[in-house]
Amino acid sequence: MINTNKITFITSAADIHGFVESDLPQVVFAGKSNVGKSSVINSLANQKNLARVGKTPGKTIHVNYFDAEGKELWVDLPGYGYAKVSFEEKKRWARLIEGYFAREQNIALGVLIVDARHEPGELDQNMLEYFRETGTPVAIVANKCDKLKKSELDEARTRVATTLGVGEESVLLYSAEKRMGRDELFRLICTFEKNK
Ligand SMILES: Nc1nc2c(ncn2[C@@H]2O[C@H](COP(=O)(O)OP(=O)(O)OP(=O)(O)O)[C@@H](O)[C@H]2O)c(=O)[nH]1
Ligand SMILES: [Mg+2]
Repeated sequence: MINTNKITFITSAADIHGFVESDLPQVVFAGKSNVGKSSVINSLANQKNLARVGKTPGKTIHVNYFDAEGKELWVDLPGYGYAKVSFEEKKRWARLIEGYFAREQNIALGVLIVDARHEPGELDQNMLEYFRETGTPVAIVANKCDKLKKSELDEARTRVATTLGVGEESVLLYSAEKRMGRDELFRLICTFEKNK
C-alpha cells in the first residue's frame, strides 16, 4: 500500500514538452471542470492542499503530476467542458490530452470523475474513449454524493452507468468532502503500484 504521507507534487506541465518521463505506472484522473478531480486526489492522499482546489473552473490547463511514494505517478488532467473557455483554449486542451495519450506507455488506471447529480455528457464519453483506445481499465467515480439524498444514490449510479455504457459495478459512489468511497478507490489504485 502507498504511504499517503509520501505523496508529493512533482510538476505541472503546460505543454507536451513538460510531460514527466518515468517508467512508473500512472493513475490518471480526468473529468469535467469543477467535478472535483483535485478534491478526489486530496481525499485519497489524506492531504488538504496537495492538489489545488479551485473556486473558479477552467482557469488553468495543465497536467499535474504527483509522486506516490515512488510506486506510482498520479496524473491530474486538466478539466474539460467549461463553457467560458475560448476556442483556442479548447484546441490547446485537445492537443495536450492527445499528446499525453499518444506518448504515455504506462497508463495503468483511468479514474473518470463525474458529478453524481448529473447525467454524463458527450465530453465524458470522449474521455472514456481515450482510455478505451489505450486499453486502460477505468473506474468511474460519481463524486459529490453528499449533495444527494440516500434515496437518490441508486438512481444516480444507474444513470451514470447507463449513459456511459458501463456496468454498474464500475461506478463508485463517492464524496471527496465526506470521504465516502475513499478507501475502496484507494485500495483499487494501490493494486497498480510498482513491484507488487
Ligand atoms: N459538496 C461537495 N463539493 C465538492 C466535492 N468535491 C469537490 N467539491 C467542490 O467542488 C469545487 C471544485 O473542486 P475541484 O477539486 O477544484 O474540482 P476540479 O475538477 O479539480 O476542477 P478544475 O481543476 O478546475 O477542473 C470546489 O468548490 C470543491 O470544494 C464533494 O465531494 N462534495
Ligand atoms: Mg483541479
